[in-house]
Amino acid sequence: MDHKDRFLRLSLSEPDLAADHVLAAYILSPAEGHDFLNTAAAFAAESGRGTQVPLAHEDDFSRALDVIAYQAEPATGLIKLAFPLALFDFNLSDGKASITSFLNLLVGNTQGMSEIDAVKLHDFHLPAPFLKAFHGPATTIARLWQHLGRDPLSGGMITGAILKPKLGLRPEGLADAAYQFWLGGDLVKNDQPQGNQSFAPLKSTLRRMADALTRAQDKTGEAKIFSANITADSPTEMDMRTELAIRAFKHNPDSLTFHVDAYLAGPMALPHARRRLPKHFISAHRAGHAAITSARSNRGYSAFVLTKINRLLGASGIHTGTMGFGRMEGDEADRPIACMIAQNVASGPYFEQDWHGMNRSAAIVSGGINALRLPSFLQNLGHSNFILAAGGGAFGHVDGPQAGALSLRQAEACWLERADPIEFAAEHPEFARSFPSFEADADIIHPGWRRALAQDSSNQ
Ligand code: CAP
Repeated sequence: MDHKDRFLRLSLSEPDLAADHVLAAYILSPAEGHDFLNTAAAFAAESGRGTQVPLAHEDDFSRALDVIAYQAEPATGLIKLAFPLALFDFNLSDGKASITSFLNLLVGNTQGMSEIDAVKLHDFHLPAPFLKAFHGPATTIARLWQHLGRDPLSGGMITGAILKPKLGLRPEGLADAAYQFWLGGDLVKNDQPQGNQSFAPLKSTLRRMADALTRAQDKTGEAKIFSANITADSPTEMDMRTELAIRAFKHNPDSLTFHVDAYLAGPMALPHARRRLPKHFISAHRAGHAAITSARSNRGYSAFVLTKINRLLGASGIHTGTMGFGRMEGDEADRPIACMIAQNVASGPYFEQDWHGMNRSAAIVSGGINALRLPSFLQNLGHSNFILAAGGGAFGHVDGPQAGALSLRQAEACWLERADPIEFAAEHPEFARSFPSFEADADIIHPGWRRALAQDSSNQ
């Protein structure tokens, strides 16, 4: 069977295909001894037909559903495939597009083809009818800003923290850490493995957490938010955890949001939560994603693709990384990942995606961010309309979680005022104390800080 004749059609035009195909851009390198164009054609054949052998019973209808490689550049390794929409599976229950079918076609068995050394999905484009067959987020960050009494169009950074240590605290300890943080901040989020451990049973933890939130609201006169982890290994278990959280927060329902470990729990978890919670704010965590999305990996799919999928599946908030300003992998060029989820027409590495009014997702920024690192992160991003979920950066402050929360709020203010951090520290004690809290960062970002801050305090 000559794959090139049938599956490689470089004369087809992308704009013509875009209306009724899913388009996908890969970087592919053939295994040794395999020609690039032949491999591209075999990859397309395998993507649609699931086999490369001739099939006597194929008819004109099935041939019209071929996946076609319409671009193939040996010099760069770029291959673009067009998947006819009819190939995709739709749910019996609600007619929505199935993410498992989508992933199966775009990054299924083709990942293991022996004639391919490496192939990674970097971008995809969905036409309007298919995009609208995904739920998208039920609600947006505007709901959280409204709850916090802020401008619903541009309410600024939601100062949040991920509870640390991630495991080991009993219910009282978790609730107390959250309370302390809420005295200075807005949102507390379960760390992703926090569930129903023997030393912190979920029911008791949630009850104490809800009580801590009420006390923090009473004390500060401000609304607070909790993000409950409902990740589990079955939909039934997720529903039970969801129910428990709803019951525990029955006096403060608008303070409750949810989060799902959307990568490790598998692609079914987020759509399940979105169906179960059609009005709530759900966040997508992505622990483990680097196993396939890392820039050092040349298989799987990129962080851009994962993030785009999470918006489609209904995450109102999505972990988008720190673009090299935190402690996880990433660099400044990751900025389009955070921009793409918050725009209606967004440029990706290979395609421009019109989201046709689908609700926007907010970036959740986490991973090594503290008050000292925040201003440069904000400078690269260009705005502060996101949810901060610092862990060590909040709970690692030498004066405790409340001071940690205040230091992060002050760091945003420092950037908004375009102030010099050292001068700003003179007027903002919690921010100033983030220097000794995160000494190693202070030495790199502000060498000479010890002398400058000592002078400031002697001048007072
Ligand atoms: C952050 C964190 C977050 C990751 C998420 C952690 O803790 O709780 O899960 O950073 O990364 O365990 O690493 P710190 P990303 O704030 O103490 O670093 O947002 O890139 O998916």
